[in-house]
Amino acid sequence: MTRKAPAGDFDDDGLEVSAPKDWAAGVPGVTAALRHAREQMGVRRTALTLLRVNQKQGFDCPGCAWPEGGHRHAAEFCENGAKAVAEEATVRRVTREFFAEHSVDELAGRSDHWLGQQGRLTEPMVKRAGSRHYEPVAWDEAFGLLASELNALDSPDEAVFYTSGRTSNEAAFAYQLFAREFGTNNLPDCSNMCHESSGSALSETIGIGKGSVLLEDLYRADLIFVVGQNPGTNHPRMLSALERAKKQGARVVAVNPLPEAGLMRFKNPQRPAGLAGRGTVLADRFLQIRLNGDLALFQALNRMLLESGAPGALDREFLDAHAHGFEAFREHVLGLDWDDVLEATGLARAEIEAVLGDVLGAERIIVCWAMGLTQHRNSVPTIREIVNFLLLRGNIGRPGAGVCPVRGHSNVQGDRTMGIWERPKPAFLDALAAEFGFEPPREHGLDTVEAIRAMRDGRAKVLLGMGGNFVRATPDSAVTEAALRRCRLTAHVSTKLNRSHAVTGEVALILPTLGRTERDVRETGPQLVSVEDSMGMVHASRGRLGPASEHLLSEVSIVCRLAGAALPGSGTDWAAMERDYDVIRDHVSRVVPGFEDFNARLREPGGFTLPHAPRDERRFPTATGKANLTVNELEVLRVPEGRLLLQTLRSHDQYNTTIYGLDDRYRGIKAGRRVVLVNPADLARLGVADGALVDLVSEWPDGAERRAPAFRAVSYPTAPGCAAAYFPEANVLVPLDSTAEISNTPTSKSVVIRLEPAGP
Ligand SMILES: Nc1nc2c(c(=O)[nH]1)N[C@H]1C(S)=C(S)[C@@H](COP(=O)(O)OP(=O)(O)OC[C@H]3O[C@@H](n4cnc5c(=O)[nH]c(N)nc54)[C@H](O)[C@@H]3O)O[C@H]1N2
Ligand SMILES: Nc1nc2c(c(=O)[nH]1)N[C@H]1C(S)=C(S)[C@@H](COP(=O)(O)OP(=O)(O)OC[C@H]3O[C@@H](n4cnc5c(=O)[nH]c(N)nc54)[C@H](O)[C@@H]3O)O[C@H]1N2
Ligand SMILES: [Mo]
Repeated sequence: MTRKAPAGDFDDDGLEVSAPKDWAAGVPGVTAALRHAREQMGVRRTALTLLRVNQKQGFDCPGCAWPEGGHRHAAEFCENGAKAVAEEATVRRVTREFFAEHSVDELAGRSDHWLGQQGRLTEPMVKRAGSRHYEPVAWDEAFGLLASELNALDSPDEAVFYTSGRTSNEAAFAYQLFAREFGTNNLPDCSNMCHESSGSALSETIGIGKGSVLLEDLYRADLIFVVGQNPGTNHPRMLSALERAKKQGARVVAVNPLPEAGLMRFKNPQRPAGLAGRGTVLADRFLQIRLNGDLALFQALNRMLLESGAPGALDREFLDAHAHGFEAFREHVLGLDWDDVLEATGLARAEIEAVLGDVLGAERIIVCWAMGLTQHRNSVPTIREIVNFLLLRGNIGRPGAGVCPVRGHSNVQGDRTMGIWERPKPAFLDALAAEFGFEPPREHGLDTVEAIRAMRDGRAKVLLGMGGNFVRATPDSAVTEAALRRCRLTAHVSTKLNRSHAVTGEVALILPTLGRTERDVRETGPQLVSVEDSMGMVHASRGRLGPASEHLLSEVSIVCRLAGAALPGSGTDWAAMERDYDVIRDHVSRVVPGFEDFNARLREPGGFTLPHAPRDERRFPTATGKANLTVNELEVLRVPEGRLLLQTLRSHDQYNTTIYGLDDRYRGIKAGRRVVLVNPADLARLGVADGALVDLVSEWPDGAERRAPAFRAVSYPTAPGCAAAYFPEANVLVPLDSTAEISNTPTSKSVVIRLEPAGP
């Protein structure tokens, strides 16, 4: 059986390829951002909006979860933050006439880029059973319809409540409360596909599934690893922080199969001096590792530390006082085979030994990472091994050192803190029960991959998405689309049109909502919401622009009104929460530890920092009561002859499934996204010419053939044996059952493929 790529995947016009860049940001970054913003918003609105990003009385940038820092530049925005804002603050509109003109089938034939370009959604729409068009529907009727479908299910567990990571803390808290009062823990989220592996590894080893460093720690570090991350595109403000860290003496080691421009050199667009000249060299050392080689790399470093004998190679005092499992760990790592390390990493032994020199010379070490580590089968063991590495030298729980998983969506960490999780802790449920006087379900719910299986098999029949683009962000596109089409009802709370509105259940709803940039005024006055950044800082966000349409409701309103319709017997005062978000925050302050006195502290300038036991007091709330050193088996991922290991990643012109444009400036790709980047030696070995049109075919033991047709092969300096193509066009290749151990995250960064000449 062949799993086909969705129609609508093809909108390339005139691909151009040039040499990749070796530096990021600077003038082209600013001009690109302003051009994009003006196209979407016009000149006046551009000026008004961009000045409000991440300012003290402004809104939180919807771009990424990187923290803001105490000192703000006059306009602290980055190119890609500006694009994210422009995408939301666009003056383009999707109206009822648009839906009368375009059937869902026609929309399903459009590209992600085209769909996103149509503008903001303006009123609630319904696609009724049997119809192929959306039509307008009043809010109350929409809630009534959703409520009656939910209440018609045989069990609450037949409903799935998905969340993407832009949802505010207030909306997220209300949403999980609604799902649990309704009777299910089916609360999958984008985190399941993102940093779940980090959360799993960190909870087990240090007792809290979040990073342990604050921004000021970066400025105090001696050595910073940036592993499996492309900050120049995905966290541009991190480059300013790295630049400052370097000025204060830090060395940076970048570990990546690709020589990403943002890792190499940085020109700070916020600083006049940054615009001219060569900029700052960021990575003092670049390890061009093979995909999936990181466990081997860090295990090798650990082995060398154990064997080193250099004074201070191990922090004995810390290990004795705070760590558990040293002997078993030591014994295991000393048995590491160097041949395996060299094969898995593709690095020379001397390169790894040189890093050991950096490590021994550094008192304070931070390791930062993102999707390059979390989306592999062995992601959890890899991250655990990094924790081992830091623990050996006492690099957790002291200034200038620690673990720094760099989160994606701007409030993905906060959503989890608010209880968006399919596997809630009993203590959280107990607090919820005490506060709201109901018995929450205790059985774990479905994560994203399990939810797709349940829809595929008819065990789940209603999907509600709080933001995001479920059908497009998930793996195995053909399987997932068929699963959604089997549903009785699919409904999405959204700002912009996307493919999840076009690939639907029998009945479908579009529930359009206010974005971060917009004023949210309720009976009690203008509301603010809160978010938590990647470093556990909570702060307020206030929209300033007029709403995109008078018919929009806030996410909080949508949840509260839906709850009112679907839970007639609820003892919760949903109307009070909708009227005044302070009421929600008062509930949160009694349910979630660290949020005591939430309303007052949120209104203090800059917000507040959540407690983090390992960072604050070197206390590790794990099962053993100590920081756990772990034993992680190294299995070298061997790709069969004639095959490549494919990673799926982001271009410079997209925000996940939202495609801003068809260029990937830093990588030298223009006007096209259907490209596969392959090392020149591999192209030669495989007999594929640079520029040839090929199909990507993924291989998986279920026997099904997953094919992404018609990609241009581009000769590119990636690590040998490794290839790269863009998400989400390549998602069709990621088998649903190919997931990480423990975290169940799809293995979007290791897919075995072969290249075939493209069919006719
Ligand atoms: N502009 C913009 N900003 C974004 C996003 C966006 O789409 N656009 N998305 C947001 C979200 S949700 C997230 S999660 C983050 C994602 O931020 P990133 O994780 O930076 O995003 P990816 O494009 O997936 O890049 C993965 C990087 O890891 C490298 N890599 C892949 N596999 C491996 C490996 O096995 N080992 C090592 N060492 N490196 C590897 C790749 O070459 C690439 O540089 O960005 C957030 N910010
Ligand atoms: N192959 C492959 N797949 C991946 C990844 C990968 O690297 N490779 N990365 C994974 C990762 S890290 C993530 S986080 C997921 C992302 O998965 P999602 O979060 O589900 O996807 P997004 O594309 O970020 O969602 C975009 C949509 O969110 C809606 N939206 C935007 N802002 C708001 C808002 O303020 N409120 C509401 N209600 N809606 C809003 C808009 O309608 C927009 O179309 O994808 C994952 N999928
Ligand atoms: Mo993400």
